[in-house]
Order: sequence, then structure tokens, then C-alpha cells
Amino acid sequence: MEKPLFILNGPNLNRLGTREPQIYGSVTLSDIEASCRAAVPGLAVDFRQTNFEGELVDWVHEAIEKAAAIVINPAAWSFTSLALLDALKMYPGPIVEVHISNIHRREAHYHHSYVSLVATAVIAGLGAEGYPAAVRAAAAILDPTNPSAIR
Ligand code: CA2
Repeated sequence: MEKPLFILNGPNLNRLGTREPQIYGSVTLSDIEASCRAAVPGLAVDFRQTNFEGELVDWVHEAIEKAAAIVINPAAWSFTSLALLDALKMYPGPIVEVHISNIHRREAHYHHSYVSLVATAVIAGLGAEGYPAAVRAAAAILDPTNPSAIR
């Protein structure tokens, strides 16, 4: 059986759809999960969210053995977590970082993501559409016949 794609979400994203629709839209994380599952027919998806940094680090360790690729929205830990960066450095497969908002159009403290230092690709500012786009991007990177893939 093919390894699944891990889609990992960081803190507060479980509250999506409850505030700041002008920045994040009005969809919920459940809506996003459904869009990810529908994005690439036949691709197994393991979709998770946590408000605990160590749990996310543990999931990245788990991904080393179990995941074909990682799609990750690390939320606030993008800008703070060397522990997450160190864990992702150990992951040998593709990593697609996704942000719902365009972090570069926001306050300066959102401009530097540690995760981007190890990400294969970064998607920001597409709204919730960024997630299925990230899933399709991960599938394209994994496709050994794709001549345009940058690994
Ligand atoms: O744009 C993104 O996806 C972010 O990763 C979301 C993070 C923020 O710290 C990053 O700068 C950009 C924040 C997630 C907050 O989640 C929400 C919860 C309830 C309502 C709206 C957003």
C-alpha cells in the first residue's frame, strides 16, 4: 500500500471560521480536510491538528517512516519553533508549507518562517484553496514521471 500524505496543522487552526474572515475566509478546518481528501483521487490523506508543539514534533518524527510527503500549516510555530525546524530537517521527503493568508503582506513578525528554510515549496495567500493546491503540488512532486518537479 502507498504511504499517505500527512497534512499537519498547528495551533488555533481548529478555530478557523470563527473570526477574522477578512484574513482567513469563513471555512472551517473540517471543510479544508474535505477539500484535501477530494484533491487527488486515490491519494491517502492523514489530516491532523494540534495545539501542542511537542505533539507536532512527534508527528513529524512519525512521518519519517510513514508519510510519502508532508503538507504543513505550522501557524504561529512557523515563526518561533526551532524544535519544529530541527524535526523537519530529519524528514527525507517533500515538504509543502501552506499558509491561508499571505504572510508577507502582514505584520513583520509574520515575514520569517523557519519552516520555509526546509520546505520544498511554499504556498501563501490563496485562502483555503491553498490546501488542495498544496496536496496537488505534493502529488506532482512525488510523481517520478513529472519532468517539472523540483525536489
Ligand atoms: O495564514 C495562515 O495559515 C497562518 O499560518 C495562520 C496562523 C498565523 O499565525 C500565521 O501567521 C498564518 C494563525 C492561525 C489562526 O487561526 C485562526 C483561528 C480562528 C480564526 C481565524 C484564524
